[in-house]
Amino acid sequence: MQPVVEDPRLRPILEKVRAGDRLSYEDGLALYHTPDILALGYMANLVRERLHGDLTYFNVNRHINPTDVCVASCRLCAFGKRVKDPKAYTMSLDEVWHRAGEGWSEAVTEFHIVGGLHPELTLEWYCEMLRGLKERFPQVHLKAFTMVEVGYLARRSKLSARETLERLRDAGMDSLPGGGAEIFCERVRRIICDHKITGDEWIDTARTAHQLGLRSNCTMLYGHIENEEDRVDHLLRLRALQDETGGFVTFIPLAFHPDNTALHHIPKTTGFDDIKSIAAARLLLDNIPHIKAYWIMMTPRIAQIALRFGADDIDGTVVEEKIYHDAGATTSQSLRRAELLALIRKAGREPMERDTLYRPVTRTESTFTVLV
Ligand code: V47
Repeated sequence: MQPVVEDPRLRPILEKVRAGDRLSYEDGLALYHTPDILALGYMANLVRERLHGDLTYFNVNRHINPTDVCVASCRLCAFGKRVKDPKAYTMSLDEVWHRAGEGWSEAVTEFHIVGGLHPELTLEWYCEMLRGLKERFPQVHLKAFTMVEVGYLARRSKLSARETLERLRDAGMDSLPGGGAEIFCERVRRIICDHKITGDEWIDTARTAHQLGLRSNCTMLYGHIENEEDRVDHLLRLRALQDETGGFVTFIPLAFHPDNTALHHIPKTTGFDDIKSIAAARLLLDNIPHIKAYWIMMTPRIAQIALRFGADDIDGTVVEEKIYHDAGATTSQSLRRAELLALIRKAGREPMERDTLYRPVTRTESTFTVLV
């Protein structure tokens, strides 16, 4: 099929995509600047189908946020609370283990565990939390702690990032989620998340995790004060690390939700921005296998369309979500497995339940099996 490419800047990019050639920084800028979303979608879909055909992945997961107490006070965030805030919460270990069991009826295969930077919870507390989860739910993959949490725990424990990661891994952490990357550019970071680790430190921590054999995801937060140059720079830094380690499994573009944050004056992203971010990521990140349309953040409606604009994954059942809902998300907190199947099928794609590392999961009425 000969696609209609209205924007002449995209024609040489189409040739590269067809040939499987790597796109440059300038190509990346053209992808973000073009209004020709159909040509962008055509190209991203070409790559998506080359890699995955019609397959669209999802998982049965549950988010757990042990605490929202956070010393970082990032302007981008509505979730983190100060220790003395009467609305702040911190679960006991028993509460974490109990909460994990809620929603168990759907045989969760992954716990996605992230939280605030709590000034008193120790590395040993988190290790015990992991050991307790493994003891109670031995089959469940523990995708836990952003690079930012690892950096903070390392600093507080006076250990290196490597030693901290080793201790968490030995206690049961199986992989790491992609959060906390935001935008690597320091000019932007100083404004949206000035107390977090730097972009370089995020990359270094991910490198160390990958060197230890741990896989991780990666993200980019867009739609705040960053510009197109910052976005392309961010994606190319992820691509460079992936060339080095091969440790990233999935990239998730995250749209900024401004409600209840210090940046509430910033307008919300549009569906156009969200779809473009998926397509640009698929085209630039030629070495990261999966691009996720996170339905909690995009809404199930836009996530479904994203499955034809470069995304091959729609995330999971989630069950309980706080970070986006504190920042004004109007999506539901969870989708049932059957709803995810229907969303994917109605986009003309073939659903495949996966575990965190994309191994197929098959189910009988009462058990699930991960095919290794
Ligand atoms: O690290 C925080 C972002 C991230 C806001 O790895 C905000 O599979 C928008 O990383 N508006 C957490 N975004 C979510 C995350 C994630 C989600 C789904 C799957 C995976 C995965 C990872 O959300 C944070 C930060 O980058 N965030 N506040 C906000 N107001």
